[in-house]
Amino acid sequence: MTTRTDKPSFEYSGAVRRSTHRLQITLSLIFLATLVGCGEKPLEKPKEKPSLPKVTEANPKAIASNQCARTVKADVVALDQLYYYNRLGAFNPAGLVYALRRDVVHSLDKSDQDELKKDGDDLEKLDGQPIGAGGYPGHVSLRSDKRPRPLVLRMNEGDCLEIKFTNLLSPNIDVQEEATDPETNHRMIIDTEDPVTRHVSMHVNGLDYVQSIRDDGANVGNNESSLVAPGETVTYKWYAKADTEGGHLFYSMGAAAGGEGDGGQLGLGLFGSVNVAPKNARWYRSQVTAEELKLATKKDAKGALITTQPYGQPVIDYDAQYQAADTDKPWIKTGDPILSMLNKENEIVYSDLNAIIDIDATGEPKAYCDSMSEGNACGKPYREFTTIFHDEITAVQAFSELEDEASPYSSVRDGMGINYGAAGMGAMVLANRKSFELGADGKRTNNRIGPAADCAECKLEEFFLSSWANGDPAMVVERDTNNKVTKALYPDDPSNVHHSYMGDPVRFRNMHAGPKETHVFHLHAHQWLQDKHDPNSVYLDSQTISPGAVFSYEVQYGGSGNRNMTVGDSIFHCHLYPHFAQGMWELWRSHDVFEDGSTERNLYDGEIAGGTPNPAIVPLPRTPLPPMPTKDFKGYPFFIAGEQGHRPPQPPLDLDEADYAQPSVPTLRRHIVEGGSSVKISPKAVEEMIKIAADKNCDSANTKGDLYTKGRQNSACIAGRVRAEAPPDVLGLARELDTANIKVLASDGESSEKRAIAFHAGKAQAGTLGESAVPDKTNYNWPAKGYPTCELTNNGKSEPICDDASQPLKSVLFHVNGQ
Ligand SMILES: [Cu+2]
Repeated sequence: MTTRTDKPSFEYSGAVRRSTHRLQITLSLIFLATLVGCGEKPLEKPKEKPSLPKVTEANPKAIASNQCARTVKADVVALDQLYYYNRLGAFNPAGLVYALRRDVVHSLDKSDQDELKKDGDDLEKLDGQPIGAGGYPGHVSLRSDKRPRPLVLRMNEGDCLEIKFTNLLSPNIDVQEEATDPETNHRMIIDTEDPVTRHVSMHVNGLDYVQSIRDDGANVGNNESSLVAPGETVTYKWYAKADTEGGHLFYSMGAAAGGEGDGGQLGLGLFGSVNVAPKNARWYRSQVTAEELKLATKKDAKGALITTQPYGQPVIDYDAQYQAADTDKPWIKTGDPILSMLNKENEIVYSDLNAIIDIDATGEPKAYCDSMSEGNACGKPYREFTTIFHDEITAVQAFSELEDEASPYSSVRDGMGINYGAAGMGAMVLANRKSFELGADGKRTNNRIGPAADCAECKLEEFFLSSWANGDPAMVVERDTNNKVTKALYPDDPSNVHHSYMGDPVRFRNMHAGPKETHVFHLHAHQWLQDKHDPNSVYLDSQTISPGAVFSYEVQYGGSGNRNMTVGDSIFHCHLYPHFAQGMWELWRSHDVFEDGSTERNLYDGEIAGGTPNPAIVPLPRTPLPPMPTKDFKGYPFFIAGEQGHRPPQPPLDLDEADYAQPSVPTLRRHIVEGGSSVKISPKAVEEMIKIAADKNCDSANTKGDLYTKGRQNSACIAGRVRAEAPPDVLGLARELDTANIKVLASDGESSEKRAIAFHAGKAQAGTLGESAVPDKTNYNWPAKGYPTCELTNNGKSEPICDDASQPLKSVLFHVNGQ
């Protein structure tokens, strides 16, 4: 499955080869220091290249600048940036990323100090500070609160995008990194598979060049090279003509091949997207911190936050600006927008994966929308989710077992990513299994790794995909000097979860950066049309996507939660199971109450006592607001009777109650396992498995007995067959639940679940949620119920419109399923 170059890969010494999880984490911290600070070369300040030649007859593809309806600007740099794929510690030691210049800070080590002092620069003052217009190639990093993510730039149809692009990669060739194992003092060398060239570019698919062929960002044939050397700056200018709405993959053509999966620089992270929105669209941040949401909330004369009456949601000013510079956040200047992704000078200041795209009839006119099929959300503001697949990822794995390509474990390593995140099954299962290892005295050692360390019942699929057991996928955490996890990082973008409120229109921008495999994007509980412009188009929930391909999925029939108004998590993943198991999956979380990002809304976590961040979700304008959470109804996922670090229970009303009525049937009732112990499969059990598999009647439908007996027999057959056909190592991951502390749950739901069921049936008690729901129909003529609420208008410039039962035109209802 993996293609490696013939260069030796991880040249660990024997001692390091047996390295533990803890060592990997410690090493990665060393890399953080060494990668950004390899200051053997003199520090060079970036210099501007001479301006690009004007459009000439010889460049027929280039368009005249005066075609640009507007010119949007972006100041972009390329830099070396280590990034983590998930909380268990897989990381890319040779990461190369694009970032907005304003998100990049100086990262200088002591050896740089003398040199800088000679120039009159003061290291102490520079380190960690924004690079401004400068920056020393190889001595910069992302600011500490900005999660490394593929860069997403936005423009509207008709716009030109002018990118000032500076290469701030280290001029040194980091083909190999050296590090010291702090426990053994052994030196180790890791092959980063970094391409030899340090020239990079931005090459985009599907946009027109404005200036000349040098907007190509490539070095092809007889064309003049438009690659950029470390320290140099060029300007690329691209135009989005009509009907280019959607994602447009860009990547570096400095090294187009080589390394893991033959991906060149793209394989190390140098890719991103230009998302083109309809004409005249405005773009706002979709997920922010609690503090940012408060800053963007309107205030009264006394400075108190203004909320809707009587429902209590904050009234957002979408175009709010920072009123003062912030010494803790030196990249913020007075007048910078808080939510708007563009500042007054039409410069892109936020490059988030997710966005609110506010459109109106000038962007998608009524006649255009009327030509589409039933169930579309054309012309309405929408949430945009950018999901960039990338495979054959360069990753130092969290556990050495996953590195060994001869081992079956390596097929479940962190190998396939989305947006620089991966949630592979192998590390999660190994962390759990290692946590239950027994010492020489036969007792459980105190070896706790990860959030599911106490989960004796954690077996395979039903646990590796569960946020109850593992926390949200691809979360990145901070560790103290004892390697103890202290908190989840990046509260506005903590994990591979995209957030929306039920009923929000959603458009996915899904693309595959490559370099190698073809994948199948598959989304649960929601569908879209293959061609939204064709009323007779095919209804899809899966899309095959090859390297370089881009698709938009405009979710049909009500967007978030879809036709059934489903609350909670809908997984999307590559439908090829080996890729899924190697980490290529994310969650789309549809919320049923307002999320303000406060710590009271933190998600439960099996490892971090205070929980993990639940971002503030900015509501869409002109869209009914979800209710505020109450003490009795905290909203998803808090009403579920699960426990952090453990498998969640079956849903209420999911099991056949008829079975319960017969005491003779030994069926386990709805439950969770709160604790217990697990053991490795004994040699005796293995013998038994082989015997069962050898029985030719094993899989026959003739098994006698009740459901329980049949089920037991069938699973023994499957286990036996797998044992017989797979290498013996496979059993290394198998565990038997030995003892279990069971908490039986009410089949029809615990009290919090019953309240949620009542809420979604539109039967919440008056008083707990303001008012009861009223019978209504969705925009798609589907029976539903709606809770009276408000919606924010005109980007918050005027007062919210709230429900007024006496005026039919002012009926503002937050819809729930109502059944
Ligand atoms: Cu795949």
